[in-house]
Amino acid sequence: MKKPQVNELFRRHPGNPIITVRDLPYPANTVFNAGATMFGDQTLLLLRVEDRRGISHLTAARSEDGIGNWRIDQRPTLMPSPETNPEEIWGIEDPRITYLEELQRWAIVYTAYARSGPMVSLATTADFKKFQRLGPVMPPEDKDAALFPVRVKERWAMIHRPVAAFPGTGAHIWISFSPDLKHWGDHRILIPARRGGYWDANKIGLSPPPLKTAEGWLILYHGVRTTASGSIYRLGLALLDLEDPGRVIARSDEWVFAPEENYEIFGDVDKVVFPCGWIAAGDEVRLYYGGADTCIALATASLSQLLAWLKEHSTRGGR
Ligand code: M1P
Repeated sequence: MKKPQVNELFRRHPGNPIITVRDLPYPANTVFNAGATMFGDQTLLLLRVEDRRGISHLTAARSEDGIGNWRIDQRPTLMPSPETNPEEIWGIEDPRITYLEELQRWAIVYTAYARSGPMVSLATTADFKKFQRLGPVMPPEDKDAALFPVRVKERWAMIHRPVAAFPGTGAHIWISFSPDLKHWGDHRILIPARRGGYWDANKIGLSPPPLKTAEGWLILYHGVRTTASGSIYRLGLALLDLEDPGRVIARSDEWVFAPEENYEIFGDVDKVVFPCGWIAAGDEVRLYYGGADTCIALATASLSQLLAWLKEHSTRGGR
C-alpha cells in the first residue's frame, strides 16, 4: 500500500462547503461546527447556527448519503433555555453527539455560554425532537467536551478542556469520570498542550468524540497556534488505550489537517477547521467540520491509514 503523505490523509469533498447559511430555512448569521451521528439509515448533523444577534442554537439536518440533499428542520431544534438554564443565556454551541447503547439515547455535550464564561452542559434525546437537559456538568471555563459511548470500569468517561484562570499554564485536554453522567470527578490531564513553537502549543481541545478502533480510542484534536496575524486552528491525532482511556498510547507530532481552502481561510474567524463530528462506516471516516466559523464542510479518510500514519509519526506525550 502506498504510504499517504500527511496532506492526503483527509480528502476534502469536491462539493465543499456542503452546508452554508443560505441552505437554512430561516435567516441567521452563520452555520458551523456540527455534531454528527447515524440516526437509523440517515446521517444526522446537529448544526451550530449563530443568529443575527450572535447567539447560537442547534438545528438538525438529515441526509441519506451524508453528503447532499440535507433536510434541515424548519425551526431551531434545540434553543437556549435561559429561563430554566441561566447558563445558556448567551447561547449553546459546538455539540458533540455520542450514542449511549446502555441508555438507548444519544448524549449531546455542548458549550453553554453565559456571563460566568463557557461551560460544559449535557442533554440526552431518543429522537432529536425532545431533549432532556442534565444541565451544566463542568464549571466555567470549560468546553470542547464529549462522552465515550460505553462505561469504563463501571463509570462514564468524558474528555473536556478547562482553562485555568492562572495565566500561562496552558489549556490542556482532560479526562473525568462519573457514576451517573451528572457528578464528575477523578479529573486529570489527558493530553497536555505542548510549549514553544509547536502547532499545538499552549491551547488545544478535543474535536469530535473519541472513535473506537481495534487499536484504541482514536482522538482528533485541535491545536491553536497564535501568530502575529491571528490564530490558526489545525488538527492532530492521538490514540488512547481501549481498556484504560486515561492512558495515551500515541500522539502525532505533526498536524494532519489545516486550513487551506478559501472556505477555511476566510470567514467570521479566519483560518479555522473545527470538526465536532465524525462517522465511521467500515474503513471510511467522514469528518464534518466548520470552516472559518462560517460553513460546514466534509472530508473523508481511511481509518486504517490514519492508524498506520499515527503509529509511524507518534511520540507518546508531548514536549
Ligand atoms: O473561533 C474558533 C473556535 O473558537 C473556540 O474554540 P476553542 O475555545 O477551542 O479555541 C470556539 O468558540 C469554537 O466554536 C470556534 O470555532
